[in-house]
Amino acid sequence: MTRGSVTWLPALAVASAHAAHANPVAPLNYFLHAAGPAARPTLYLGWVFTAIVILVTLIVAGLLIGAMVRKRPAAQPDALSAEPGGIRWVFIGTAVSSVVLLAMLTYALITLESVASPASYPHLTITVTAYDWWWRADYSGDPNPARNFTTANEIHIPVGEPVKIQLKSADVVHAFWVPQLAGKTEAIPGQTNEQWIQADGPGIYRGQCSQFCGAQHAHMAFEVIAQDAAAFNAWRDAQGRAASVPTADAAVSAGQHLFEERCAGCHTIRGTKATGLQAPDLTHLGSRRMIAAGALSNTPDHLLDWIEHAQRIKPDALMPSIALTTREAAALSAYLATLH
Ligand code: HEC
Ligand SMILES: [Cu+2]
Repeated sequence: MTRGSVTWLPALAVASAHAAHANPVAPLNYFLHAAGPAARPTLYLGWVFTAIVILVTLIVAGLLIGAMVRKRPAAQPDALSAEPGGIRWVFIGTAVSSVVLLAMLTYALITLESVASPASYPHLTITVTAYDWWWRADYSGDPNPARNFTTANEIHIPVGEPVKIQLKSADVVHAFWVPQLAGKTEAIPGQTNEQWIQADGPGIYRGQCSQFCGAQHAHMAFEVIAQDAAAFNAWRDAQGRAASVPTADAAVSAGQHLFEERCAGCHTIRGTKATGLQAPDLTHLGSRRMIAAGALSNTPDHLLDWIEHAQRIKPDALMPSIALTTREAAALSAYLATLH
């Protein structure tokens, strides 16, 4: 059994090396794969600690079973007298544990130091603000103001370079965690925490709030999409533009009107009268893969379902379910479909 747990480690390493583009939501994926230099050292740390923990469990279980099956001499079954020599094992056990624990502590500290800061200074900083129960992402720092903007729940980064994440919270304590790209960092109200992420290759890396923050904590996911430089720049240019709404279309205009009446108090659509600041920016809603912080994939049906039944899909979410007539729903759908 002990042999099995030793061969297990290299087997994991091989599995991870061969699955660079594994399904991002496969169970325990985060335990098997790292996709960047901020995550890899802690992944290995996790493997080594898990192996040690399993080994210790097996040894302790073995000793316990051994003690239970070992029989006293039949002559005096109730004897209470001490068996000489046993104390040696206490010393040996304490010494071995201390050495192993000290080695683990040293390894953990070295690992933390190695992921504390990236090899080169990050050119891109994204400010991520956690809200009950979604994520706002602010791109800033570009000399061209059109490339600085706010979006939500989907963070794009260029591959192969470190990206600084400035973490804030708008309400309670949350934690930002993209397991394949870096360890967890708390998002604390009134404080700005920092971490960095980096992706070796293009891909979609799922992130999740990992600090219990209320009813919809489990539905507070996001995605980090790593792209090559050209694709990332094209995305950034597109996201910076205001919404361009075809005003000639009657259904679209009716939808926009409805949106400004019922939704604009919370949501922003840049270039329109909707300037609400307490909910996701919807200027380029159509460009996102998921809606409601990973709760649903972004399809026209899911959008309507979300708008009419937000409270059923995410009970207690800070968006009300909004009743719409068939005509209103069609108009709103037509309008939202122009936000790409
Ligand atoms: C009281 C404020 C409020 C109003 C009014 C409101 N919303 Fe929302 N909306 C929110 C919040 C908060 C979220 C994020 C909820 C979450 O994911 O937990 C949200 C999320 C969304 C999303 C998902 C965005 C994403 O990227 O995940 C869409 C789409 C949306 N709302 C559309 C609408 C439309 C259309 C209306 C009007 C018919 C509307 N909302 C009215 C607060 C509001
Ligand atoms: Cu949270």
